[in-house]
Amino acid sequence: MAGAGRPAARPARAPAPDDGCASPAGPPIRLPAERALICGILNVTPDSFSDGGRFHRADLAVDHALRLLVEGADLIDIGGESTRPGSQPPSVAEEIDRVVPVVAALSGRVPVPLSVDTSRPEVMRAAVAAGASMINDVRALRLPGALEAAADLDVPVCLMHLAGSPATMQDRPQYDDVVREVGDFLADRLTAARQAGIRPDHLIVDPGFGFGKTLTHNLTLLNRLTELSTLEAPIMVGLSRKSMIGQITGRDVTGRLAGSVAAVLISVQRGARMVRVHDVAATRDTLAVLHAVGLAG
Ligand code: 7PJ
Repeated sequence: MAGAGRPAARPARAPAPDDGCASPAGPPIRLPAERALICGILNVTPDSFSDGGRFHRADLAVDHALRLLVEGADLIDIGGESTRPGSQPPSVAEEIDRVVPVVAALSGRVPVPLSVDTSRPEVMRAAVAAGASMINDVRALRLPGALEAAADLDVPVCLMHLAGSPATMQDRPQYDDVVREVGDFLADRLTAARQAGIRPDHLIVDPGFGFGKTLTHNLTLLNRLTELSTLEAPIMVGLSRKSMIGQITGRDVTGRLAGSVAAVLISVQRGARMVRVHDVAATRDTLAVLHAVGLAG
C-alpha cells in the first residue's frame, strides 16, 4: 500500500505499522509516511443497530463494513461497547456475542485488517481467534488480564487516554496541563505494555478526545498534538462526530461532517498517523487534498 489510493488487496490478518508494527500473522498494517491511515468505525451496539435480532444485526454490520471499505477505509474498527458518557458496559458474553460474529463474517472476506475496540481480555482473545488483527483499547490495557492477553496475542495495540471510566468521566474533568498529563499517562501505559512483553513496534497511542475532557481540554490537546510525538509511538485520533464538534458548530450528530473533517485535517497536520472516522469517503478526499499540496498526511 505505498502511496495514496486504494490499498492493494491483502489478507485480512495483517496489521502492523511499517515504522513499524510488524505482525507474524501476515503482511503489515503499514503506516506510510506520506498519508495517514483511515480507520472506519463499525459500532455493533444495540443503539447503533436497534432492531434486536442478533443475526440481522450482524448482517447490517457486515453491509456497513463493506460500505466503509468501498469508501476507502484502510482498516475497520469493530466495537460492541458503547462508551458514551454515563453508559454502563455490557456483560462479557454480550460483548462477545455482538463483536465476534461480525469479525468472523468479515475475516477473510475483506482485504483490510480488522481492529477490535474492546477493553476485555476475553473479547480480545475471542476476536483475534475469529480474525481480528489489532486491539484498540480505550482503557489502555488497564483491566485485569488485558496486558497479558495483548502480549499473548502479539498484534498491534492502540492505547488510549481515558480519565476515570465512561460512567463518570465527564463529571468534572480537571487537569493542570492536559497535554502533559495525557502524555505522562500514555508514557506510563507504553512502559507497562513493553514490560508485559508487547513489542514496542506494536504500540500506538491516542489522546482520547472526549474521554474525560471539557471542550477546552479537547481543543488544547488538538492544538498541541505535536507535543505527543515525544512518545515515539504513532498517534491515532478519534474526533468523528464527537460532542466537541457539536459544541463548536452547534450541530447535532447528523450535521457534524464538515466539523469532523476539519478536525481530521488539523490532527493530521499536527502528526496524527491514523484517524478513526465514521465518514470515510469525505475523510479520504480531505486527506487526498492535504497530500496533494504536500503539507502532511
Ligand atoms: C475512540 C475510540 C477514540 C480510539 C471511541 C466515539 C466513541 N478509540 N473509541 N479513540 N472513541 N482509539 O467514537 O464517539 O477517540 S468510541
